[in-house]
Amino acid sequence: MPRKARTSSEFRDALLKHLTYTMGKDPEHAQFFDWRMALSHAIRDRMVDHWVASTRKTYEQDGKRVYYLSMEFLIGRLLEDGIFNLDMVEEVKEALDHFGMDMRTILNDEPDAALGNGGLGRLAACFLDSLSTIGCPAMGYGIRYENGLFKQSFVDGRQVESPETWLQEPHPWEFERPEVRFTLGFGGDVIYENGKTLWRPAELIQAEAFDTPIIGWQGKWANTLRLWAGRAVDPFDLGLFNAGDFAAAAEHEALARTISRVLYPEDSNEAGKELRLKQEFFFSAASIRDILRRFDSQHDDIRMLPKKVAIQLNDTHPAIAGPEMLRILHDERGLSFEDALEIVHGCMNYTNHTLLPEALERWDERLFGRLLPRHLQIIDRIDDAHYKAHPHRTLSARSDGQVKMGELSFIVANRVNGVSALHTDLMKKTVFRELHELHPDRIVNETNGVTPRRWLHSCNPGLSRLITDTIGEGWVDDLEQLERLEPLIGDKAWIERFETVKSDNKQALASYVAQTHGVKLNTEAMFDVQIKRMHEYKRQHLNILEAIAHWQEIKDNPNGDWTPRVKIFAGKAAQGYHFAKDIIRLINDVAKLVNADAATRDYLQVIFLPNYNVTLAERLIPAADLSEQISTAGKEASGTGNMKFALNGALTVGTLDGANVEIRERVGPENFFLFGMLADEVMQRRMIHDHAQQAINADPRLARALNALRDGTFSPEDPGRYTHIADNLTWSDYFLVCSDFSDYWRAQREVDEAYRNPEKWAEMAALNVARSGWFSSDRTIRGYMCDIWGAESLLA
Ligand code: F58
Repeated sequence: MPRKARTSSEFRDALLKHLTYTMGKDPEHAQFFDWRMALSHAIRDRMVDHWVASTRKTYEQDGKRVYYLSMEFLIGRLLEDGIFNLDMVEEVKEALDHFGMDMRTILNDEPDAALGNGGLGRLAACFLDSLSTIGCPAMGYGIRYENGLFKQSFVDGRQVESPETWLQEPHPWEFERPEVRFTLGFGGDVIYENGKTLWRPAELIQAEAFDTPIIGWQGKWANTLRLWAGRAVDPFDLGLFNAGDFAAAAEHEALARTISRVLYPEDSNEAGKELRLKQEFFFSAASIRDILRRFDSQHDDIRMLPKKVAIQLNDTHPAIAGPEMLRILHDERGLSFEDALEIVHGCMNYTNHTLLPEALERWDERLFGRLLPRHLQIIDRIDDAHYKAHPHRTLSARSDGQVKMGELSFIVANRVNGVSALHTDLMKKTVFRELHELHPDRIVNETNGVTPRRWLHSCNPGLSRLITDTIGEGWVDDLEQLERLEPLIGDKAWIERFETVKSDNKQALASYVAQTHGVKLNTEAMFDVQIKRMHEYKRQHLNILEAIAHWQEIKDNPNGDWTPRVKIFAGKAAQGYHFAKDIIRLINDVAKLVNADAATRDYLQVIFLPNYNVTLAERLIPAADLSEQISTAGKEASGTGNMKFALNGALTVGTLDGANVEIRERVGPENFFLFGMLADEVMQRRMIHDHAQQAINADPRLARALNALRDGTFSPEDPGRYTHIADNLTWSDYFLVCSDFSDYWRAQREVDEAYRNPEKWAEMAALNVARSGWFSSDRTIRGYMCDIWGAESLLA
């Protein structure tokens, strides 16, 4: 019997077995949910063998382990990812066919695990995939949020948030580990006893581990994502219950659970802030204990820790891990403070993801001291030690009544990294200028990357097939092999196949949009896509202003020879970020008017798709012609969406910001539509007090578009609705939308021109694919392993 046929019947049996014995269902009556669960369990079984083998090998080899601490892991759906990584697509399809089930329908039944906000969380998920693919012994540590990032819907064009409930159904990928629990504390006092300083917390809570196997490409290696859930130490007060106070009896449990209830709760009030800090300590402290416990199980000499353990802090959210580890080593295990600090310093590294001052974490020292009194003292000692070594400076983690998590992380870390060349350079010159002068070797750059398994192979099967037919399958875990496509780009037949893939992807997106939103997109038009969190620095308002000006110009001359475009937006605004929410509403209002305009709708359509998440990104990116990466230069640390688009054959219109700089260098300036001021020009421009008015006076198109915001064109029922946006752009415009508008307009007309030559466009797009291999997160992880962690692959 041929091998495939045998395995396929084996798999069919496995599926049926899980449907029957795990789900307790007869195939006759099973729902999609039952089939999805049965399939997930059958796939998970295949992962577990690899997982156990990898764990065993990690213990045997006793090499250095990497621990990636992150408040967020935006992992999305796992079933399809697992099937692709195990190379089981055909087998699964056959088995499901046999039972009359459609694979796509089953895959679409899975909720999207949105345990993150945006780029930072998605980067962590890509890193997990690459760590496993490379075979680096590693573990991700985070929080098992019961409710991930909120669901977004629109009511009259306005964003409305509702809770995300991915855990309402059982999550088949995780293994609960009731035996792995740590008791952690908050508040209380610091006492001095027999020459020792000890923390006696007032409030106790338990962290319970849930493990998810993370399988690498072709199942050669699997690591673990360990997420912590909050549990009460004493879940149920029988005394209170017997006394009839049922609510109070269950209160402990409810309070303990809130800690892992929601991702990044609103922190505009004191209670929200406190919860966030508690979440940070909760998962950092549990992870540190787990790391030390594992180390202790194999070693006696704690001084060996930096040789065996590398800890990566994904931004400052887990920064408290440093002081907590110091507390354990010094207070509990009796090492001298200096020795303990040296050990901690040898293990910890910190990645910075933003230069925006408002995004740098700082805690009021009173709140901090109330929750973590001993850690505040330890931070003072870290500052003292740093001052002793560098007495001429006064830089400290605690100053001006605040605990500054960026400074703390920098001082404690062995290596500090930025996430693109430009960002790293700016870190050295701005936020960390003085600390960098003291520690000139500490900052390194590791430009972000994305996993080609999810962001090409599985989300774009058409392009994946074309590439594999052309150069073989090696590119999936060696993405720079895409270079080998370049010679084909002059080949007419190949380019036609490439064009067909894109147009099929656009059709697929259009049918999805038609089905789910009832809007019919013109698939002949250029698909121009901006998808990311809503933020002023990302300048979705620049994009929509240009669309308004473009619409006005088409209306002036409806018989002109216009290049048709569909402008697609998606992205969530933070619940309390009112300006960003107003931009969403504006885009929706513009869409309403423009899409209904018979004179222009053949040339311009606008749509804002609700509830942007990993799954929607997987649909949109393969279908994009144009990628909008238009942040104010110096503000976007790197971007990773920009890489996904280029890899899937979209051309970029963008500023010289973040990793756009490196994308442009690699794909070639002739295959990238550049516009806008450079980072240092941005700083200069801000010195001009009336920069926005000057720009408006010099560009009648911009003035007219802003007037349309003021005169109620897009909100006739409420004409003043967008005046404040126009006012903000005219009188303040911190992100320089007006100053970059004219050049953006120019670049967009170049884009129009280029799109009118489909063959040339396809060549440029294909060159973007062929030259994007460097943006694999495998390359990024190899960089961390070599420059930061000193870790090695355990794959032979
Ligand atoms: C992002 N940061 C950067 N932060 O903005 C982006 O340029 C970069 O590519 C990406 O990190 C990965 O390095 C980011 O996503 C957050 O989501 C914060 C999380 C904590 C709350 C505030 C937002």
